Amino acid sequence: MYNVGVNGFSWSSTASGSNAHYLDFNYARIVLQNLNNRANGFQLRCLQHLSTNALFFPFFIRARISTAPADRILEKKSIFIPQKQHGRPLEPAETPELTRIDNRMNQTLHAIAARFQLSGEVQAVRPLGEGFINDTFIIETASAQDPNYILQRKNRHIFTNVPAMMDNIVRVTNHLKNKIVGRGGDPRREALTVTPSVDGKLYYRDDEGEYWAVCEFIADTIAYQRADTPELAYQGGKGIGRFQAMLADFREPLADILPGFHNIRYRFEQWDSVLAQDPVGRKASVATEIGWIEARREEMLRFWELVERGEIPTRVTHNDTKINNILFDRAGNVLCVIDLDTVLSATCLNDYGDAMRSYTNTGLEDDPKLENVSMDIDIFKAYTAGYLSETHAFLTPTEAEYLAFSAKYITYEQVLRFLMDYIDGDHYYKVKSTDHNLVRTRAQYRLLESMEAQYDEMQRIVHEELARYA
Ligand code: ADP
Ligand code: GN1
Ligand code: MG
Repeated sequence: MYNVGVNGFSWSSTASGSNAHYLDFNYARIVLQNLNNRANGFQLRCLQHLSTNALFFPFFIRARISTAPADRILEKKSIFIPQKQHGRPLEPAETPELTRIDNRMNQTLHAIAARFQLSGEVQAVRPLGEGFINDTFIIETASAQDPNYILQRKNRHIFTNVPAMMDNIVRVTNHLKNKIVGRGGDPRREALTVTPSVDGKLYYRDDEGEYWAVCEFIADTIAYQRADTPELAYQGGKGIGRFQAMLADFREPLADILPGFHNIRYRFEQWDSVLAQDPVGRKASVATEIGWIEARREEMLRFWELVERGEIPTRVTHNDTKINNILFDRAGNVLCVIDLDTVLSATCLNDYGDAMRSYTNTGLEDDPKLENVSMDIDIFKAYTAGYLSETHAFLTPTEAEYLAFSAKYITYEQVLRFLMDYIDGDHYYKVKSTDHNLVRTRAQYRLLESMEAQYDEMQRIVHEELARYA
């Protein structure tokens, strides 16, 4: 292994040093970056990037970079493997083989899969996804008649009541499925289907106290990492808007499994406490960044008071509306909103704001090159149009008035959360380097500045789109 770089990019080579090309190391897999320049196939072990923060038990990654024809790599059930897609799905011919895992880990995962009511025989369990919080695997079954499954180890340090979380998810998905059936849709493709454990629970708790949950894998779908085109952003807005609209008449109680999740007053309590403790002595080195937070504290609290006073209502919301939490079909239409761990009663502005934070960024969430980062106003406009096409009928005037502000609010909150985790010694988010949370902080702050600079235009666009329904 040569030249281990920042952000998980590494230069690799065969033993002879020829056929070098780039690999992108993620937490659970290795992805070829230069697909036109493949080596003939080799194996490697990577221990360096698997910090305890990244995965809680140590296993090594073995990657076989294959020159096999795509049809040998692709699976029987036409799995679109979600990769770092930039607006367009990878064509099957470019899809790299999924990362393999070692035998011990493999046995553990098979044993856990056996604790769930799966139909069909398990053929393989492999890592999937790039989430910062949970660890995600796909369970592949032997027969094309049986579905594949998503297996997740839920992060019990963050989700301290997994049974209540799973109960929330099932209540919400049952409601969604009824609506989907009512309008002639396919409830198993347009909503998540949770698979219970063999003893009838919605999760399995292993001997180490880790919580696992399973849902059906929705085949033939695409999870984008970026919304590069206004068309995709429009669809994403429609997807989240429809999700909220279908839940607008949901009346069952939801457990508050993440108290204060997007509540800035609560975040300031955490912030003040972390700053007072300065547990790893990083505070002095980030005085400038702390100033960014403090300069906007009052402005953010003023908005939150509207929620506290009930002037902005509480609804069923997703609370993590990044584009990779939506599955699209091959035609680019929204199929299903996934990753429902954070479903809560909260303001729907959180969902709109978080989507704007992730969709409109012209750079990466953790872009080390700040000049890449800005808010793309065309993406903002397209998402807003899609979102309002589904939500205009139920949004109150105050909610509508604060849509643009919510983009700043959630982006600001994310700056605070990344910086707070950095000062706290990186306990919350998985990190790939010691300064990863700081890099994220600076990139998100650059995005916030860009939103502030374009705020008048954002407001104008929201009003223009709303006027279509006046
Ligand atoms: P995390 O909480 O780590 O973000 P997610 O639930 O979003 O985990 O899953 C990670 C990725 O796995 C998603 O972005 C998507 O690509 C894929 N995925 C998750 N659930 C499903 C599903 N039911 N069907 C198909 N793909 C899925
Ligand atoms: C986390 O699980 P993931 O990666 O989709 C986080 C979100 C943050 C996001 C930042 C439960 O989401 O709140 O906005 O990272 N989820 C939780 O990318 O904290
Ligand atoms: Mg996710």
